[in-house]
Amino acid sequence: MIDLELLTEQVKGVAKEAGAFLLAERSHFNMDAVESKRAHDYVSYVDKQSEQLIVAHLREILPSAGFITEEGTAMKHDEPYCWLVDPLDGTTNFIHNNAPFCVSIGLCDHEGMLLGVVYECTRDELFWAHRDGAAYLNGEVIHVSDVSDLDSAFVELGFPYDAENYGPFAIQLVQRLYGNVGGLRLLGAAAVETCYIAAGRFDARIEAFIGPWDIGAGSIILQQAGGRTTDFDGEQNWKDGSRVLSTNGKVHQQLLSVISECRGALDNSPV
Ligand code: LIP
Repeated sequence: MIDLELLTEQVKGVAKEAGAFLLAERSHFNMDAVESKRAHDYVSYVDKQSEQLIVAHLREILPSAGFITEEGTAMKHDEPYCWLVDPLDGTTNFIHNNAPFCVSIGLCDHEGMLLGVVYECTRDELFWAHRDGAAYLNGEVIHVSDVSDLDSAFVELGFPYDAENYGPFAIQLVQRLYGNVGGLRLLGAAAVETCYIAAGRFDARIEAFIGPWDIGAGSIILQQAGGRTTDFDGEQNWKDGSRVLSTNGKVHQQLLSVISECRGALDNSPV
């Protein structure tokens, strides 16, 4: 039986060390180091070296765990536990010296998420939670907002790299929401944006075509703060990042209705 409290404390240290690496590299980062994995999907040595640092520590902390990592440093097989690692979430923000960008480390077993740690480097904000406890920001317990009226909701949108398949849906979503919610924001880092809902700074987030590493850690932090994550049908098929609605729980059903009005454009996409 693993000790979730001890593991979470250890992972917090790993996230902070990786975050310090990101900030150090940001201080002298050169755009010449940027590569493209596909159109507008950027990566650099910073993502890769951060992931190598994180994986090396996690292997020591829990040798019986596999990995799902954004940059493919390590893999999963049939281990009882699995780490979900985004070594630099908000890469495009990072390479342009923008915020937010963060480290995201989650752990799951065959039943679901066990713990999550997200460190947003530019504001020195460490979010964490495990399945048996509260959600925290820098040591303070956090809770989702009480906003229950969509017209007042502050909503984050994510625009994935696959503009061709996501674009028609994204445009319909903006047309349906813009002017009908409290505000719309596009911050470019799913992991920490999910934590912002947990902290009551936002009330909902909508995105598709992201990775399990983008959403794993944030989803349990949000859950332990009283929030909810589903796919676009209100079901639990979101863990691969393909369709993800994250909310404070109180505007969830209203946003599922909005998504269902727009999703024809998405359901016709081949992904
Ligand atoms: C990013 C996500 C963001 C999404 C971007 C990208 P990355 O992750 O956090 O929500 O809109 O397309 O996937 O690539 O910075 O780790």
